[in-house]
Amino acid sequence: MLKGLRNALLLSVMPMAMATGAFANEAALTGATKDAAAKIYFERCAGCHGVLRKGATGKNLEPAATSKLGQQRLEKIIANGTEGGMVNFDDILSKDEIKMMATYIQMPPDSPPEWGLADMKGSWKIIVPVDKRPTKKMNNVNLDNVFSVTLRDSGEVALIDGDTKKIWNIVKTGYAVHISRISYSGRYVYVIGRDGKLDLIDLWMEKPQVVATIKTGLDARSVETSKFKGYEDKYAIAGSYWPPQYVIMDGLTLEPLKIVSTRGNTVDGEYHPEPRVASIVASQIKPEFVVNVKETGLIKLVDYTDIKNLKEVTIESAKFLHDGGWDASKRYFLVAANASNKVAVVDTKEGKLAALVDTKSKPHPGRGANFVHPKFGPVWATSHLGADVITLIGTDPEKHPEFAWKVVEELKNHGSGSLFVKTHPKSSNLWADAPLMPEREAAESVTVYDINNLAKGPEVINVAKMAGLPESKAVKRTVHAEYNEAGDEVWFSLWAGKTEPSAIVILDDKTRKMKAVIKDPKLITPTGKFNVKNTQHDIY
Ligand code: DHE
Repeated sequence: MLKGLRNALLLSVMPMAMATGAFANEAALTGATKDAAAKIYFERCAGCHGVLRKGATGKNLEPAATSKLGQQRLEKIIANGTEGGMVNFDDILSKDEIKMMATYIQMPPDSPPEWGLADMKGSWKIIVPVDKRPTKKMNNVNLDNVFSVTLRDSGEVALIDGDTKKIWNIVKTGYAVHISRISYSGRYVYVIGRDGKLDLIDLWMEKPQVVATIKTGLDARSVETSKFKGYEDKYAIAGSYWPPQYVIMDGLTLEPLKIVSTRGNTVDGEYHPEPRVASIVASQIKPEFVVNVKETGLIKLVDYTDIKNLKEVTIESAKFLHDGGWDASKRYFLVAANASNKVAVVDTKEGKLAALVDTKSKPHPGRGANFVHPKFGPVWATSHLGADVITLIGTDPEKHPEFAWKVVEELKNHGSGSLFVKTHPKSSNLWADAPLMPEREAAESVTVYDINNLAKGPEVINVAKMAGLPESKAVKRTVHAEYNEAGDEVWFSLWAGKTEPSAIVILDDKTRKMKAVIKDPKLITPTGKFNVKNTQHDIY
């Protein structure tokens, strides 16, 4: 995790134990100290290591493994991080906190409570009933070009008018808010927080507001809406990390209709108590959601035509499934199995696995990027957390069968530690970030290729420098490219610390020069940006 987000999380966390002063290095924790450690663990460590500490992106931290390392070694690892990708926590946790966490992870893991239908219903609120909502658009904003921007550490989204570049409204959402998805009509924005809080925002209002809200779980990352013809705006689905399950809801009210647990056996046949729901996408060619279950490596095609008699096709792929997106035809879904260094390809028309493609270390596509390669035909791109390449995979088994589901080219990225790639059908640029690079220059820069002339090599642009923000200690990580509706501007977030100035930098896609910068004290830690039109239609 990054410093900024860690700092923000920490503010919301405890210090009950810390407030009491020095922490004794004992074999076990009790009472308020244990509660404090559990809270830190749940909010800060579970994302990578799992609530039950079985390990996923991060290592297994069950007592059998941790007690072998012992208190002192664990303290060092927590403080300094490791070359394997564990980040250092010495800049945000005190020495006493580090001691406490080293002890805590040698104790048996806590299992948080379940979160069933009654809990969800108890948390569910319709703020504006459907029949009290506007019957027509009540504003003059070009909704297709609105961006929902994650303000990560303030638990808000900024709705920015892409035409005027003005902040239209800032809406309070869940804790450490994660992603936005748009209903297929383009009217509603669904925003999920890491605390499982899902907010439904109505863009037809004069000033968009939350019209319904529900807590879908205790720890969540994904949300999507039904996109098949006849089901536009009908259903929403949210996936949880804890409890490991997904819930299908009414798309207009968020009333929870069906909860399905993802606990079960992995592709290797072993039982796993915590298979978390990673990415979810909605098919446009079938009434189906594609639900990717991280720890089992299973991909579920969930047919939503009959919620009471729900049909799921379960496809074996590889561990641990994370993020992914459609190919340009919207028939194939490509998802990173990042612990296996593979991309799994699902043929959603046939309902089966099309391929498992070997890649360099830890592919991390976001939703990936589709374009037509001058030599290999249609390709889908991903960058990597663990390698400084952008991998291109052929996606056209009909006209280019010799290249389909093969790595046809690896382009150099300016660093590993990349999270997102992006292009647009109207653009000839392919962009990649590298915000998790330890070096400031790399983390603040992006790589861009001309997709018609890849041999020319990349241009590396320091986007953070363009913004003219004051010098700050925090690295201004340049993260997550997103296009405007027209496909002629590309937007980047500068993600600095919670108390440092951040910004959104908008580049003219043709000239690659800065066109505008949005700076506002209210833009606290902007990260993901979701253009209404592009998100609604899966354009990337
Ligand atoms: Fe994300 C997508 C999980 C940390 C920004 N992230 C996703 C998805 C998953 C996921 C499963 C796919 C959702 C989908 O498509 O339905 N993210 C996780 C984590 O488990 C992880 C690694 C650690 C954690 O504890 O949360 C994590 N993510 C981050 C960040 O720190 C990022 C960079 C900043 C932030 O705002 O939190 C971040 N994740 C994003 C973004 C997307 C995303 C912007 C959507 C990309 C897109 O273009 O669709």
